[in-house]
Amino acid sequence: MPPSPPDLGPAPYLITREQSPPNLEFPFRNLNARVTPTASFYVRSHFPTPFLTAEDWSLTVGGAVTRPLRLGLAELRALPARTLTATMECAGNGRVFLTPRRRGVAWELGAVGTAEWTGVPLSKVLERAGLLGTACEVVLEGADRGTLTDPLPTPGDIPYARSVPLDKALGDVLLAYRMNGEALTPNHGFPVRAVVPGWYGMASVKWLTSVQVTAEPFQGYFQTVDYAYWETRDGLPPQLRPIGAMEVKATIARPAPHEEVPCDAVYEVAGAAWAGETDVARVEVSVDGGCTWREAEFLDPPTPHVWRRWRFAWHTPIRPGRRTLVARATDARDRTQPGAHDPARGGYMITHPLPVEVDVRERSP
Ligand SMILES: Nc1nc2c(c(=O)[nH]1)N[C@H]1C(S)=C(S)[C@@H](COP(=O)(O)O)O[C@H]1N2
Ligand SMILES: [Mo]
Repeated sequence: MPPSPPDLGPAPYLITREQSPPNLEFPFRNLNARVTPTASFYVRSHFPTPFLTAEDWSLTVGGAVTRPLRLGLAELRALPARTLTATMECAGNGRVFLTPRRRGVAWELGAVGTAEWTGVPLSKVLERAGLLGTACEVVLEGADRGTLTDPLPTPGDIPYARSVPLDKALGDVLLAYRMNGEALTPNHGFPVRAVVPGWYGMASVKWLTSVQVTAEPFQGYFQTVDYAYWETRDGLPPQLRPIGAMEVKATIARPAPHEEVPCDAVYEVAGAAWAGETDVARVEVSVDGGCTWREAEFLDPPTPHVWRRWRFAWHTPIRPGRRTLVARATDARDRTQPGAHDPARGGYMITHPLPVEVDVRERSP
Protein backbone atom coordinates (compact mmCIF):
# COMPACT_ATOMS: atom_id res chain seq x y z
CA MET A 1 0.00 0.00 0.00
CA PRO A 2 1.47 3.42 -0.88
CA PRO A 3 2.22 5.70 2.07
CA SER A 4 -0.03 8.67 2.60
CA PRO A 5 1.31 11.78 0.88
CA PRO A 6 3.50 14.08 2.96
CA ASP A 7 1.81 16.96 4.73
CA LEU A 8 2.65 19.90 2.49
CA GLY A 9 1.14 22.57 4.71
CA PRO A 10 -1.18 25.28 3.49
CA ALA A 11 -0.65 26.15 -0.17
CA PRO A 12 0.19 28.46 -1.76
CA TYR A 13 2.61 30.29 0.43
CA LEU A 14 6.17 31.59 0.41
CA ILE A 15 8.91 31.44 3.02
CA THR A 16 10.07 34.91 4.05
CA ARG A 17 13.86 35.13 3.80
CA GLU A 18 13.88 38.93 4.09
CA GLN A 19 10.98 41.17 4.95
CA SER A 20 12.17 44.28 3.15
CA PRO A 21 13.13 44.34 0.45
CA PRO A 22 10.91 41.29 -0.10
CA ASN A 23 12.89 38.10 -0.62
CA LEU A 24 10.51 35.17 -0.60
CA GLU A 25 11.09 31.50 -1.30
CA PHE A 26 8.87 28.80 -2.75
CA PRO A 27 8.77 25.78 -0.39
CA PHE A 28 10.17 23.42 -3.00
CA ARG A 29 8.67 20.32 -1.36
CA ASN A 30 5.27 21.68 -2.51
CA LEU A 31 6.19 21.27 -6.18
CA ASN A 32 3.10 19.84 -7.82
CA ALA A 33 2.62 21.64 -11.12
CA ARG A 34 4.64 22.41 -14.23
CA VAL A 35 3.66 26.09 -14.04
CA THR A 36 4.15 27.69 -10.62
CA PRO A 37 1.12 29.71 -9.48
CA THR A 38 2.10 33.38 -9.21
CA ALA A 39 1.30 33.39 -5.48
CA SER A 40 3.94 30.65 -5.02
CA PHE A 41 6.58 32.16 -7.31
CA TYR A 42 9.74 33.24 -5.45
CA VAL A 43 10.56 36.93 -5.16
CA ARG A 44 14.11 38.30 -5.33
CA SER A 45 14.45 42.08 -4.97
CA HIS A 46 17.50 44.15 -4.11
CA PHE A 47 15.65 47.39 -3.43
CA PRO A 48 12.16 48.26 -2.19
CA THR A 49 9.39 47.53 -4.69
CA PRO A 50 8.66 50.63 -6.79
CA PHE A 51 4.91 51.08 -7.18
CA LEU A 52 4.47 52.15 -10.78
CA THR A 53 1.18 52.93 -12.49
CA ALA A 54 0.07 51.82 -15.95
CA GLU A 55 -0.75 55.43 -16.85
CA ASP A 56 2.60 56.94 -15.90
CA TRP A 57 4.90 54.13 -17.01
CA SER A 58 6.95 54.49 -20.14
CA LEU A 59 9.92 52.75 -21.69
CA THR A 60 12.85 54.73 -23.09
CA VAL A 61 14.82 53.08 -25.89
CA GLY A 62 18.10 54.73 -26.82
CA GLY A 63 21.85 54.47 -27.15
CA ALA A 64 23.36 53.02 -30.32
CA VAL A 65 20.11 53.26 -32.32
CA THR A 66 19.00 55.40 -35.27
CA ARG A 67 15.58 56.39 -33.83
CA PRO A 68 15.50 56.71 -30.03
CA LEU A 69 11.93 56.20 -28.87
CA ARG A 70 9.60 56.18 -25.93
CA LEU A 71 6.71 53.74 -25.57
CA GLY A 72 3.73 53.92 -23.24
CA LEU A 73 2.05 50.77 -21.95
CA ALA A 74 -0.82 50.96 -24.46
CA GLU A 75 1.69 51.33 -27.31
CA LEU A 76 3.68 48.34 -26.09
CA ARG A 77 0.53 46.25 -25.73
CA ALA A 78 -0.50 47.20 -29.29
CA LEU A 79 2.61 45.45 -30.69
CA PRO A 80 2.36 41.74 -31.65
CA ALA A 81 2.60 39.65 -28.48
CA ARG A 82 4.11 36.26 -27.76
CA THR A 83 3.58 33.87 -24.88
CA LEU A 84 6.34 31.58 -23.69
CA THR A 85 6.87 29.36 -20.69
CA ALA A 86 10.20 29.72 -18.93
CA THR A 87 11.82 28.49 -15.74
CA MET A 88 13.65 31.16 -13.77
CA GLU A 89 16.16 30.37 -11.05
CA CYS A 90 18.02 32.83 -8.87
CA ALA A 91 21.77 32.35 -9.31
CA GLY A 92 22.04 32.08 -5.50
CA ASN A 93 19.47 29.28 -5.17
CA GLY A 94 20.79 26.59 -2.79
CA ARG A 95 23.33 28.93 -1.20
CA VAL A 96 22.48 27.86 2.35
CA PHE A 97 23.94 24.40 1.62
CA LEU A 98 27.41 25.75 0.85
CA THR A 99 30.28 25.40 3.30
CA PRO A 100 31.85 27.72 4.16
CA ARG A 101 28.82 30.03 4.30
CA ARG A 102 28.56 32.69 1.62
CA ARG A 103 27.18 36.18 1.79
CA GLY A 104 23.73 36.80 0.39
CA VAL A 105 20.15 35.67 0.92
CA ALA A 106 19.99 32.23 2.59
CA TRP A 107 18.08 30.41 -0.12
CA GLU A 108 17.33 26.70 0.29
CA LEU A 109 15.92 24.94 -2.80
CA GLY A 110 13.02 27.17 -3.80
CA ALA A 111 14.41 30.32 -5.44
CA VAL A 112 13.14 28.86 -8.70
CA GLY A 113 9.84 28.74 -10.54
CA THR A 114 8.21 28.36 -13.92
CA ALA A 115 5.71 30.81 -15.39
CA GLU A 116 3.94 31.57 -18.61
CA TRP A 117 5.04 35.02 -19.76
CA THR A 118 3.27 37.21 -22.32
CA GLY A 119 4.76 40.29 -23.89
CA VAL A 120 6.56 41.81 -26.84
CA PRO A 121 9.83 40.37 -28.16
CA LEU A 122 12.65 42.81 -27.39
CA SER A 123 13.77 42.29 -31.02
CA LYS A 124 10.58 44.01 -32.26
CA VAL A 125 11.27 47.10 -30.17
CA LEU A 126 14.93 47.16 -31.23
CA GLU A 127 13.86 46.80 -34.87
CA ARG A 128 11.70 49.91 -34.51
CA ALA A 129 14.57 51.84 -32.96
CA GLY A 130 17.03 50.67 -35.62
CA LEU A 131 20.39 49.34 -34.45
CA LEU A 132 23.64 51.07 -35.32
CA GLY A 133 26.47 48.91 -36.61
CA THR A 134 28.42 49.46 -33.37
CA ALA A 135 25.72 47.83 -31.18
CA CYS A 136 27.10 45.07 -28.94
CA GLU A 137 24.94 44.80 -25.80
CA VAL A 138 21.54 45.90 -24.55
CA VAL A 139 21.34 47.36 -21.04
CA LEU A 140 18.03 46.79 -19.26
CA GLU A 141 17.30 49.14 -16.34
CA GLY A 142 14.58 49.01 -13.70
CA ALA A 143 12.81 51.77 -11.81
CA ASP A 144 14.02 50.45 -8.44
CA ARG A 145 17.08 52.00 -6.88
CA GLY A 146 19.04 52.36 -3.69
CA THR A 147 22.38 51.78 -2.02
CA LEU A 148 24.03 48.52 -0.98
CA THR A 149 27.13 47.70 1.06
CA ASP A 150 27.42 44.03 0.11
CA PRO A 151 29.55 42.68 -1.61
CA LEU A 152 30.97 46.23 -2.01
CA PRO A 153 29.48 49.68 -1.41
CA THR A 154 27.53 50.93 -4.42
CA PRO A 155 28.70 54.25 -5.86
CA GLY A 156 25.84 56.08 -4.14
CA ASP A 157 22.26 55.53 -5.18
CA ILE A 158 22.06 53.20 -8.21
CA PRO A 159 19.27 51.61 -10.24
CA TYR A 160 19.06 47.86 -10.83
CA ALA A 161 20.52 47.23 -14.31
CA ARG A 162 21.87 44.29 -16.29
CA SER A 163 22.89 43.78 -19.90
CA VAL A 164 22.35 40.99 -22.39
CA PRO A 165 24.54 40.43 -25.44
CA LEU A 166 23.01 41.58 -28.72
CA ASP A 167 22.41 38.08 -30.12
CA LYS A 168 20.42 37.09 -27.03
CA ALA A 169 18.52 40.42 -27.08
CA LEU A 170 17.56 39.81 -30.72
CA GLY A 171 16.78 36.18 -29.95
CA ASP A 172 14.14 35.27 -27.39
CA VAL A 173 14.13 38.07 -24.76
CA LEU A 174 10.59 39.14 -23.97
CA LEU A 175 9.30 42.45 -22.55
CA ALA A 176 6.58 40.78 -20.48
CA TYR A 177 3.46 42.44 -19.12
CA ARG A 178 1.61 39.26 -18.16
CA MET A 179 2.57 36.39 -15.89
CA ASN A 180 0.38 33.28 -15.93
CA GLY A 181 -2.31 35.18 -17.84
CA GLU A 182 -2.62 38.12 -15.43
CA ALA A 183 -0.98 41.54 -15.22
CA LEU A 184 2.36 41.33 -13.40
CA THR A 185 2.10 41.80 -9.64
CA PRO A 186 4.10 44.67 -8.06
CA ASN A 187 6.73 42.29 -6.64
CA HIS A 188 7.26 40.59 -10.02
CA GLY A 189 7.85 43.85 -11.90
CA PHE A 190 4.55 45.59 -12.73
CA PRO A 191 3.91 46.84 -15.32
CA VAL A 192 6.70 45.45 -17.53
CA ARG A 193 9.72 43.24 -16.94
CA ALA A 194 12.28 41.54 -19.14
CA VAL A 195 12.26 37.75 -19.33
CA VAL A 196 15.56 36.27 -20.50
CA PRO A 197 14.73 32.60 -21.15
CA GLY A 198 17.30 30.08 -19.98
CA TRP A 199 19.31 32.61 -17.98
CA TYR A 200 19.60 32.97 -14.24
CA GLY A 201 17.00 35.37 -12.86
CA MET A 202 19.28 38.40 -12.44
CA ALA A 203 19.05 39.09 -16.20
CA SER A 204 15.24 39.36 -16.17
CA VAL A 205 15.03 42.98 -15.08
CA LYS A 206 11.78 43.93 -13.32
CA TRP A 207 10.03 47.34 -13.44
CA LEU A 208 11.78 47.89 -16.77
CA THR A 209 11.90 51.56 -17.78
CA SER A 210 14.98 51.85 -19.97
CA VAL A 211 16.57 49.86 -22.79
CA GLN A 212 19.94 51.25 -23.89
CA VAL A 213 21.95 49.76 -26.74
CA THR A 214 25.67 50.06 -26.06
CA ALA A 215 28.79 49.75 -28.17
CA GLU A 216 30.82 48.51 -25.16
CA PRO A 217 30.34 45.72 -22.63
CA PHE A 218 28.30 47.10 -19.70
CA GLN A 219 30.29 47.58 -16.49
CA GLY A 220 27.41 48.11 -14.03
CA TYR A 221 27.44 46.98 -10.39
CA PHE A 222 25.14 43.97 -10.96
CA GLN A 223 27.26 42.98 -13.97
CA THR A 224 30.78 43.16 -12.58
CA VAL A 225 30.69 43.52 -8.77
CA ASP A 226 27.70 41.29 -8.06
CA TYR A 227 26.48 38.41 -10.27
CA ALA A 228 29.93 37.91 -11.76
CA TYR A 229 32.40 35.06 -11.27
CA TRP A 230 35.96 34.15 -12.10
CA GLU A 231 36.06 31.86 -15.08
CA THR A 232 39.11 29.63 -15.20
CA ARG A 233 40.03 27.95 -18.45
CA ASP A 234 43.10 25.81 -18.93
CA GLY A 235 46.16 27.93 -19.51
CA LEU A 236 44.38 31.27 -19.29
CA PRO A 237 44.43 33.72 -16.40
CA PRO A 238 41.06 33.86 -14.57
CA GLN A 239 38.60 36.21 -16.24
CA LEU A 240 35.73 38.01 -14.56
CA ARG A 241 32.53 37.09 -16.37
CA PRO A 242 28.94 38.17 -15.80
CA ILE A 243 26.70 35.21 -14.90
CA GLY A 244 24.52 34.17 -17.85
CA ALA A 245 22.74 30.96 -18.82
CA MET A 246 21.50 28.51 -16.19
CA GLU A 247 23.41 25.25 -15.93
CA VAL A 248 21.96 21.76 -15.77
CA LYS A 249 20.57 20.81 -12.35
CA ALA A 250 18.13 18.38 -10.75
CA THR A 251 16.46 19.10 -7.43
CA ILE A 252 14.58 16.72 -5.14
CA ALA A 253 11.25 18.08 -3.91
CA ARG A 254 10.14 14.97 -2.00
CA PRO A 255 11.30 13.63 0.32
CA ALA A 256 12.28 16.89 1.95
CA PRO A 257 15.52 16.96 3.98
CA HIS A 258 15.11 14.95 7.23
CA GLU A 259 11.62 13.78 6.31
CA GLU A 260 10.49 10.56 7.98
CA VAL A 261 9.87 7.87 5.40
CA PRO A 262 8.13 4.54 6.19
CA CYS A 263 10.20 1.38 5.74
CA ASP A 264 9.21 -1.40 3.36
CA ALA A 265 6.96 0.85 1.30
CA VAL A 266 6.89 2.40 -2.14
CA TYR A 267 7.73 6.10 -1.82
CA GLU A 268 7.47 8.36 -4.84
CA VAL A 269 10.64 10.46 -4.97
CA ALA A 270 9.79 13.59 -6.97
CA GLY A 271 11.54 16.67 -8.26
CA ALA A 272 12.35 18.83 -11.24
CA ALA A 273 15.37 19.37 -13.48
CA TRP A 274 16.29 22.24 -15.78
CA ALA A 275 19.16 23.03 -18.12
CA GLY A 276 19.03 26.69 -19.15
CA GLU A 277 19.17 27.09 -22.90
CA THR A 278 19.10 23.39 -23.65
CA ASP A 279 16.88 20.43 -22.69
CA VAL A 280 17.20 17.99 -19.82
CA ALA A 281 17.83 14.57 -21.36
CA ARG A 282 18.13 12.34 -18.29
CA VAL A 283 17.65 12.36 -14.52
CA GLU A 284 19.15 9.67 -12.31
CA VAL A 285 18.43 9.02 -8.66
CA SER A 286 20.58 7.36 -6.04
CA VAL A 287 19.06 6.11 -2.77
CA ASP A 288 22.41 5.03 -1.33
CA GLY A 289 24.32 8.29 -1.18
CA GLY A 290 25.61 8.15 -4.76
CA CYS A 291 26.92 4.55 -4.99
CA THR A 292 24.34 3.28 -7.45
CA TRP A 293 22.04 5.22 -9.80
CA ARG A 294 18.74 4.50 -11.52
CA GLU A 295 16.92 6.47 -14.12
CA ALA A 296 13.91 8.56 -13.12
CA GLU A 297 10.77 8.93 -15.21
CA PHE A 298 9.74 12.31 -16.64
CA LEU A 299 6.29 13.80 -16.11
CA ASP A 300 6.88 16.61 -18.61
CA PRO A 301 8.15 16.54 -22.19
CA PRO A 302 11.42 18.29 -23.08
CA THR A 303 10.55 21.94 -23.80
CA PRO A 304 13.10 24.69 -24.37
CA HIS A 305 13.71 26.78 -21.23
CA VAL A 306 11.23 24.83 -19.09
CA TRP A 307 11.99 22.42 -16.28
CA ARG A 308 10.90 18.81 -16.46
CA ARG A 309 9.31 17.28 -13.41
CA TRP A 310 10.42 13.70 -12.72
CA ARG A 311 9.61 10.88 -10.34
CA PHE A 312 11.12 7.67 -9.13
CA ALA A 313 9.41 4.81 -7.28
CA TRP A 314 11.63 3.96 -4.33
CA HIS A 315 11.03 0.70 -2.53
CA THR A 316 12.23 1.83 0.87
CA PRO A 317 14.49 -0.38 3.01
CA ILE A 318 12.98 -3.20 5.06
CA ARG A 319 14.76 -1.90 8.20
CA PRO A 320 14.79 1.57 9.73
CA GLY A 321 17.86 3.80 9.43
CA ARG A 322 19.32 6.86 7.76
CA ARG A 323 19.38 7.09 3.99
CA THR A 324 20.84 9.68 1.65
CA LEU A 325 19.13 10.43 -1.65
CA VAL A 326 20.80 12.26 -4.52
CA ALA A 327 19.54 13.22 -7.99
CA ARG A 328 21.56 14.31 -10.98
CA ALA A 329 20.59 15.53 -14.42
CA THR A 330 22.27 15.39 -17.82
CA ASP A 331 21.39 17.81 -20.60
CA ALA A 332 20.87 17.26 -24.33
CA ARG A 333 24.52 18.21 -24.96
CA ASP A 334 25.62 15.46 -22.55
CA ARG A 335 26.76 17.84 -19.85
CA THR A 336 26.08 16.78 -16.29
CA GLN A 337 26.38 18.32 -12.83
CA PRO A 338 29.79 18.89 -11.24
CA GLY A 339 30.73 16.69 -8.29
CA ALA A 340 31.38 19.67 -6.01
CA HIS A 341 30.81 23.42 -5.92
CA ASP A 342 33.54 25.38 -7.70
CA PRO A 343 34.72 28.06 -5.23
CA ALA A 344 35.35 30.42 -8.20
CA ARG A 345 31.57 30.66 -8.50
CA GLY A 346 31.30 32.15 -5.00
CA GLY A 347 27.74 31.93 -3.73
CA TYR A 348 26.28 31.53 -7.23
CA MET A 349 25.47 28.83 -9.79
CA ILE A 350 25.09 26.11 -7.18
CA THR A 351 24.59 23.05 -9.36
CA HIS A 352 26.42 20.19 -7.67
CA PRO A 353 23.98 17.49 -6.50
CA LEU A 354 22.59 18.27 -3.04
CA PRO A 355 22.10 15.14 -0.92
CA VAL A 356 18.81 14.72 0.95
CA GLU A 357 19.06 12.76 4.17
CA VAL A 358 15.94 10.99 5.40
CA ASP A 359 14.92 8.86 8.38
CA VAL A 360 13.49 5.51 7.41
CA ARG A 361 11.10 4.61 10.24
CA GLU A 362 9.06 1.64 11.35
CA ARG A 363 5.53 2.12 10.07
CA SER A 364 3.13 3.20 12.77
CA PRO A 365 0.72 0.38 13.64
N1 LIG B 1 14.66 45.77 -11.29
C1 LIG B 1 15.05 44.62 -10.74
N2 LIG B 1 15.01 43.51 -11.48
C2 LIG B 1 15.39 42.33 -10.96
C3 LIG B 1 15.87 42.24 -9.63
C4 LIG B 1 15.89 43.44 -8.86
O1 LIG B 1 16.28 43.44 -7.68
N3 LIG B 1 15.47 44.60 -9.45
N4 LIG B 1 16.30 41.02 -9.15
C5 LIG B 1 16.74 40.05 -10.16
C6 LIG B 1 17.00 38.73 -9.63
S1 LIG B 1 18.48 38.50 -8.85
C7 LIG B 1 16.13 37.68 -9.83
S2 LIG B 1 16.54 36.12 -9.33
C8 LIG B 1 14.83 37.88 -10.50
C9 LIG B 1 13.69 37.39 -9.63
O2 LIG B 1 12.46 37.63 -10.23
P1 LIG B 1 11.13 37.43 -9.35
O3 LIG B 1 11.24 38.28 -8.13
O4 LIG B 1 9.99 37.78 -10.22
O5 LIG B 1 11.12 35.97 -8.99
O6 LIG B 1 14.59 39.25 -10.80
C10 LIG B 1 15.72 39.94 -11.29
N5 LIG B 1 15.31 41.24 -11.73
MO1 LIG C 1 18.73 36.26 -8.41
